[in-house]
Amino acid sequence: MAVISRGFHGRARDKGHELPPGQYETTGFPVLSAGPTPEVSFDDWEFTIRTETGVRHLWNWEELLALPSQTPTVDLHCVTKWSKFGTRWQGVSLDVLLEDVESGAEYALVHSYGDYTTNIPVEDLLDGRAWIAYRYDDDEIPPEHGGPARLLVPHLYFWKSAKWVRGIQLLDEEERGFWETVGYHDYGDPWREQRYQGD
Ligand SMILES: Nc1nc2c(c(=O)[nH]1)N[C@H]1C(S)=C(S)[C@@H](COP(=O)(O)O)O[C@H]1N2
Ligand SMILES: [Mo]
Repeated sequence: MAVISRGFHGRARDKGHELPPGQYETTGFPVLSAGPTPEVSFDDWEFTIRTETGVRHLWNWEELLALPSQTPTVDLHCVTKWSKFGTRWQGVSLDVLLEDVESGAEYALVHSYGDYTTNIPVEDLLDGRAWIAYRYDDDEIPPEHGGPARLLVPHLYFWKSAKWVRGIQLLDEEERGFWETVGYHDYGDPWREQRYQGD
């Protein structure tokens, strides 16, 4: 692995980090959870993709870790206006998980352990833009940040990156998730500042 030179100005900063409109940068890692952190052991952990026709594809922890993984470094943008640059994760691309799933569905509803849900168009899960992440900063993902595994879909506001992810339901019609039901935007593009319904 290459040694990263930090220069004279503190932490390494890649070129090209940009703040979407209305955001500020934080160097901390705030925890935002709508409820308590669910306890999910690696032994009990399962991830399911259920198609619009009811076919279920299931992976346990061992099977997830056996799949080819990637190590994306990405910027995060929370709708409460903090952005965090250059976060390092390891996870399995949704391209890999959806590869053998026969589906023509356009919509996905992501489900978490606990009761959280969020809706995302299927195409936004593809083309190297979304991962089931299981490591953060060369370590297990801390439970409060979504471990054992969380969805990582950094091109949308961070509420779409469901912590403690348990499954993805593929749907012909869009169904709104937890925050979308109470007024947050169905799509949530930080660059177009799509915070609330109607933005
Ligand atoms: N299951 C679940 N996933 C979730 C949330 C949640 O409350 N429950 N909060 C969302 C919101 S609003 C944000 S900003 C990020 C926060 O992730 P963090 O706590 O790791 O910073 O997780 C998202 N995923
Ligand atoms: Mo958020």
